[in-house]
Amino acid sequence: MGGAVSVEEATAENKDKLIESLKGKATEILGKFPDNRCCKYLIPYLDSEEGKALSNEDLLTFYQCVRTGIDNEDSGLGCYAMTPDDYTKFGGFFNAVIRDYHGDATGTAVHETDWDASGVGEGGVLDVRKLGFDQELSMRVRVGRNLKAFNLPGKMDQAERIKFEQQMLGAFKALCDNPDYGGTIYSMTPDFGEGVENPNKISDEKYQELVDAHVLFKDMDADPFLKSAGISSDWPYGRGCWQSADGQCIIWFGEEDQLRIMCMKKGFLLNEVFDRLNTMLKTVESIDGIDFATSADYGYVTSCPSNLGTGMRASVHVKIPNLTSDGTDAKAKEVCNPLGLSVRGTGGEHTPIGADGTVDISPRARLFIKEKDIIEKLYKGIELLMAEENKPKEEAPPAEAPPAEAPPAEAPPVEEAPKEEAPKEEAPKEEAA
Ligand code: ADP
Ligand code: CIR
Repeated sequence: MGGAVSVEEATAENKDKLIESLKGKATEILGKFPDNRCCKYLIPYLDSEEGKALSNEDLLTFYQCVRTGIDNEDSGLGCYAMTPDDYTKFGGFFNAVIRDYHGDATGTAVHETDWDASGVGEGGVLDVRKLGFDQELSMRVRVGRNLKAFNLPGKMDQAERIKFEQQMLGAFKALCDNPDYGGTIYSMTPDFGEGVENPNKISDEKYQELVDAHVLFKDMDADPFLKSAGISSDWPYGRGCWQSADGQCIIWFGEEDQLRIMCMKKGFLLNEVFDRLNTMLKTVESIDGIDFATSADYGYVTSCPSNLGTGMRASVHVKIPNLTSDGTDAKAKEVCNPLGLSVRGTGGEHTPIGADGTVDISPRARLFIKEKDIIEKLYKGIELLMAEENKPKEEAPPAEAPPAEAPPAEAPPVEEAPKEEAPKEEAPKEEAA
């Protein structure tokens, strides 16, 4: 951890030194963490024609993109884009990382967007009561989005973060004035600079209340991956959210992506949050000044390559006391991994599971998958997970049974529990943020 290549070294004047330093550090890291994709693809990239032709300025931007993977040696991806153009400008690097992470062995897949879920489930209805649930589940679908006109959060300075928030105020006003939404803006921004007050500023207590209610995001500055990438810089300037009057529609601003747009409610019909988010996105996109960054190959552009494509995470909170009876999510992950499902805690990523065995599960895939398929995958995933949860326990051997013999010396080693990694072709290897 810590800045492996010092910022002082990263100047336009000493391009060669920076290149050698990056390659050397990447080689060293790969010896310990061979799955660090940033390091794996950085070396051939800097040796390629494209890499060698980078201008001094572009090389510095490239360094900003990959610094997180050098500083955080255990990174699975280890890179974030600083502007939507970076996916093209540093295409030789990002393309290799993206197709590896998202399991595109062909190297040529192109993302397609499709929100038409009328054909999934029974006539578009995904009712978890059919899976045996008699209590409502907490359901949430979010997408990451970024505006073309702004840098991605890693490259924004404080002034741009404030400018972005101020531009979004127009869009939030349009939503507040729309009878389908209404709502409130909650902002953490201390001030708008030059003595200008922030009319939507909330207290620390209100912030914590909103985090506890799953409405606002946690302190990003505590995340070393985001910190190295500059994504959490200037915290908490330019950070906050809009929430609709009924509480179900939320737009975060200033998190890992400029915008995280979501719909969340307790209920039985998964399609309700999915369809409402689709409707809300159409409303948001129709507002003046909202023009989302997209890529011909990778769909919606996001800061982290793991979220490209749909930018979608569709999740439910589900109670699985049997699979979590040891107090950890280890067994749940073992079951969910081959199903292409991620397991998180009840407070989101990197938080513990609930004391009653509640976990957050969501399909892991985001890119080269259609939106409608993600929500269907969630439904099918819940069904398969609950089948495991409700499986009768294996009977204990009778007391009089002779003790099991020790395996012969040549016996193969006991198979390790699978890591939280899906088969490459089916789903991305790491958890997506
Ligand atoms: P993201 O989903 O945007 O990648 P996190 O995993 O950190 O980010 O979750 C953000 C917040 O959303 C957390 O408070 C988390 O508990 C909440 N959340 C996610 N899914 C659900 C859900 N199905 N029901 C209630 N809250 C949820
Ligand atoms: C990494 O490279 O491991 C981090 N930057 C996170 C990447 C994807 N998100 C995640 O695993 N939650």
